[in-house]
Amino acid sequence: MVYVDGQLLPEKDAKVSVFDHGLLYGDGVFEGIRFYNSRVFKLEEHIDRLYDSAKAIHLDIGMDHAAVCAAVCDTIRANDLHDGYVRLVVTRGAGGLGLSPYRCETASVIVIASKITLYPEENYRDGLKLVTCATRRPTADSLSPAVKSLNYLSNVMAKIEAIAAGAEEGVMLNTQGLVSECTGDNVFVVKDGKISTPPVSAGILDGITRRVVIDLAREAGHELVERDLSRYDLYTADEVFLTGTAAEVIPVRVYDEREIGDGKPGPVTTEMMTAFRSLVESTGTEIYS
Ligand code: PXG
Repeated sequence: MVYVDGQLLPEKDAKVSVFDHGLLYGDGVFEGIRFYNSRVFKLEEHIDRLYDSAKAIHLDIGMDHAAVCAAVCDTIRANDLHDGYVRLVVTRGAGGLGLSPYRCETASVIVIASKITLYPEENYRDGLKLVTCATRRPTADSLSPAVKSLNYLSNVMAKIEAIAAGAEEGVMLNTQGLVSECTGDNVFVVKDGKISTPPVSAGILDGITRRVVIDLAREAGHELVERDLSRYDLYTADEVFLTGTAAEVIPVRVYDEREIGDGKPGPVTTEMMTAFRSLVESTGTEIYS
């Protein structure tokens, strides 16, 4: 069952107009949210970010915060799921042809709840292969990378490059040539026991998994700094790992053909994977209470 504008519909009946500006112009915002053990992980944070993204593109969601949270939980319940992934999409809605968003009367709110296909288990055990992509992360002077918008084409272009290179993920640089993030994940490095990750000002999505891992690392007594990272910092790191709602915390084995550390997931990465797993299993908004 899929939630579309206040109704829960069977998948085959869940449709949007061909005049929806989400389709015509990529005009809209979204969130990817996970639920574990019948609890939605960081639901409030995701909904807050959705509202911030919508505000930034001058989009009125037309529902309040609590109603969107309820729509997410209702959709999961309607599918009788306990572990999985939610795609929450808000489009500008149907309007005439022409860019103006003012041609669209009301936003469309869509919630899809489903099982998720993660990276295969061996990637969590052995790590991912990463490459640098030629496609740069768009900068805040066009559309802020903090906006989780329906415009993912540069990320898709980078993902095509990564796959063509036989890698699982691609590193996108910002226009200064510094590491921003991967196509759907944030990046962390560990060097001499110290953890670093690019700051939001490097032009990244302010990832919710990133924030959680920053807190977990500091709580565990690790030194963690947000600082500019170059490819050199990744090549010479003892450990590199990625964070994201879909990928969770996942180690990197090789980057641009350079083996990271000894080529095996390191102790800090393993510790963060374990800490993250225990947090997701034990916290979150109850779906069936
Ligand atoms: N950077 C980008 C560009 C993202 O799209 C993240 C970082 C991680 O953020 P969170 O808040 O999830 O920790 C994302 C989000 C997918 C998929 O299907 C992944 C994302 C978004 C959309 C689809 O793999 N990651």
